Amino acid sequence: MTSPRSPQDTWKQMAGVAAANLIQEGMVVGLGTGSTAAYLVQALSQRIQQGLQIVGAVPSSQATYDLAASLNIPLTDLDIHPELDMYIDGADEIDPQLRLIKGAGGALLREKILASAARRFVVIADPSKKVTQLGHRFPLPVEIVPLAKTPIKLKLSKLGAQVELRHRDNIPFITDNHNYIFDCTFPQGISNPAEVDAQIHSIVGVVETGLFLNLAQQVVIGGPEGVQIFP
Ligand code: ABF
Repeated sequence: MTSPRSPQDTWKQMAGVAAANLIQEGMVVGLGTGSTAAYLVQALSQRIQQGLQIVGAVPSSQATYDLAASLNIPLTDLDIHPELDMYIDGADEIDPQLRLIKGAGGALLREKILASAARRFVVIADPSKKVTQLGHRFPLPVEIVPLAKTPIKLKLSKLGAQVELRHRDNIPFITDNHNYIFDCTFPQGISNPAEVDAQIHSIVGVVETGLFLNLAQQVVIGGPEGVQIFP
């Protein structure tokens, strides 16, 4: 397993390992994306090497597919297994009601599809991801159809967001689904996530938002005091 390089990495790894230990024999599991989820994938691979037999894992991104395949984790998909026993993934922000902002890694659409297909969605994180209100630390990612970017940007601005088209290497970032991402900063934070989510979803051409509401059931936080699991 890769050695963690900072306390934060250590805490992410602790959360990933603890969540991998929640996976039981015969499960179909969804695997998230990002640095915390990468520790989960590594820990799951170790458990499989030690004899754990899962039915299969569904990755939430090409990056996670590549990592899981390289570690000999048996892979499957939602056509074969439309229901997952468990989905485990990181987050950018987690509020006290287990509402999340996700999508800094760019995989929010597939992540939300897997989270909604799972009987249990477990979030893994280090303590820096806990917030009292969503939207103060991370902008809200919104995945959109590229040809509609200008009218969508206008409508998002009218909702009070400062809207930035995500770039990588000076060109627009393209998701695994061939879409763009707008990173939307709400200067006052997001006090009513359900309302904001509904308003953004009503814009034609919006594919999905990074607000994960009523999806997470459990949070596993690795930190200086060890691993804490809520609830
Ligand atoms: C994915 O990776 C995302 O939805 C979230 O944006 C990000 C978290 O990354 P990390 O675990 O690297 O902090 O889970």
